[in-house]
Amino acid sequence: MKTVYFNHDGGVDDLISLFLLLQMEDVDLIGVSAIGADCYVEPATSASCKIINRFSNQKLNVAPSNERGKNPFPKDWRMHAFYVDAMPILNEEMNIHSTVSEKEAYEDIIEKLMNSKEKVTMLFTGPLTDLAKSLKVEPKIEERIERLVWMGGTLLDKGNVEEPEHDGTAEWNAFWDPEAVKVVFDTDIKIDMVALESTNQVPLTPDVRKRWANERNYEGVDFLGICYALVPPLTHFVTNSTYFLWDVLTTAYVGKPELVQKEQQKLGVLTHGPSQGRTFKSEEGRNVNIINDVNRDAFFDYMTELAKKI
Ligand code: AGV
Ligand code: CA
Repeated sequence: MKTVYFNHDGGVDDLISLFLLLQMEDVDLIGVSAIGADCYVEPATSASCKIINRFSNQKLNVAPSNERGKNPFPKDWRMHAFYVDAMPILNEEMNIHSTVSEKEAYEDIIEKLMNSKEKVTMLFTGPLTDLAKSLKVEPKIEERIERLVWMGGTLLDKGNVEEPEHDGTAEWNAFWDPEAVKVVFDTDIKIDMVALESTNQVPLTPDVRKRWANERNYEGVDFLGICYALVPPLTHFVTNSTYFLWDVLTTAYVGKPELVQKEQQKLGVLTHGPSQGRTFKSEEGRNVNIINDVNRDAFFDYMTELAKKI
């Protein structure tokens, strides 16, 4: 059994990650919080509560973050959380056992970590801002963390940021708050970084959609298909809006580590200038496990099987 805390930023793949995490039998999910990075925080928190109420029996209040990053996400992407929150499947009459927490995300992280008997795997599928804030407020949490599993960063020359005044070498979660990455890199926490090297191998393609369409008699698979109908697939070539299963791969790795390959490297992060958010190899850097390869078919099978449990 793995004890897991989940902090996300309300994108389509963040919310699907929450849904799938709730179906994993060997995961004990002890906390959920949401940050308004690639989303607006209210619909992200609200949709998270609804997913927990709809797809699990667990009482798990969701803590919203008040933190703000340095480089905002495009508004079009941030709107997705509103669309998921409005879906009929999440708005039927249902038994409400989980609601919005009174605590802010960083307070919830500190409380859950300090009260956990087991060391906790911290799953982050957005920027590291709330983790950095928690570590500053209560440094003792560091020794309660088993490891951090983070969707973010890349060593590729081409990241996925296409913004004025940036050279395109960073990944978005690192770019939104580069200082937070630096704060976390400066600790001794073990880090598994699910980098663009591996997530680039799992684009949302029309054949994946077709598969979910054909199995939509399963309520959970229908939910996947409807959520992913909000975002464009990869048909001919990759564009700035092409959707990958970034966070879902990261979450699947927590449930089934053998889906991926990794290599250890010493890394640093740039916090200023046109490459800010870039993670790079450096002799003075800290050790990070970089998840750089994935068994694509086994990954899609695993996530679809989890969705069928509903
Ligand atoms: O950089 C990937 C991160 C993931 O955590 N997010 C989306 C995932 O939730 C930012 C992002 C990059 N490209 C995007 C993103 C796109 N085309 N649409 C929405 N979000
Ligand atoms: Ca995300």
